[in-house]
Amino acid sequence: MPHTFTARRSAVTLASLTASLLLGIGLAPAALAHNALIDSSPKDGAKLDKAPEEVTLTFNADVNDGGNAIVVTGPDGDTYEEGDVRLDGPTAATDLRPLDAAGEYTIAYRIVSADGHPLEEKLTFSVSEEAVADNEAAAEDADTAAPSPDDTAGSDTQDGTSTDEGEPAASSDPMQSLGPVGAVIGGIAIIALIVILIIRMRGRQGGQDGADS
Ligand SMILES: [Cu+2]
Repeated sequence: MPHTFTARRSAVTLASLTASLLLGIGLAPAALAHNALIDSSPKDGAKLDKAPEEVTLTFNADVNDGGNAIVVTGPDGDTYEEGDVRLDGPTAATDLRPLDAAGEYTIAYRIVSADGHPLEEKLTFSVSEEAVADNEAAAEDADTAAPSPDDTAGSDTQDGTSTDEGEPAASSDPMQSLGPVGAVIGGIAIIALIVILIIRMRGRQGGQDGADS
């Protein structure tokens, strides 16, 4: 049965082709000339005592129009970007509404490289309690009508204000968003394993009439 032997060989070829294709996709960003981030404001990992009012990302090549996004998520889980992404040659920027929570913010961006490929990355920065105190007070003023301005100035009340925020929202569980993707990948892996096992068994049966020697 020479055709089972052929099927086995072509399956092996297919498997190695698939493997190298997957590897190629994984290695491609390093090998090709995608845009690279060369500067940002705020800088990655910055600890700020003054809340930024915009985010600017600077790349080594022009950013193409279409499908660009910058999402700034606060420690409270709220998003703070405001308006459209502004492009100016190699820079992409977005305005921020007033940051009103102390702690770490994530800048997640997706931009279109000069070569047309998308680029996705995340940066973080954090702001101190002082940086957001005024905005925090302003946000509270917006909720509760016109308290006295003296309330915003007290420095010893700042430590207390962060405790009544409640626990961080557990709604954005990253495992939940990865769940379906993981299930699909797992399913493909199991199917591939079964196919390989079947082909091996058939190859072994066919090999009894001399194909193994
Ligand atoms: Cu590219």
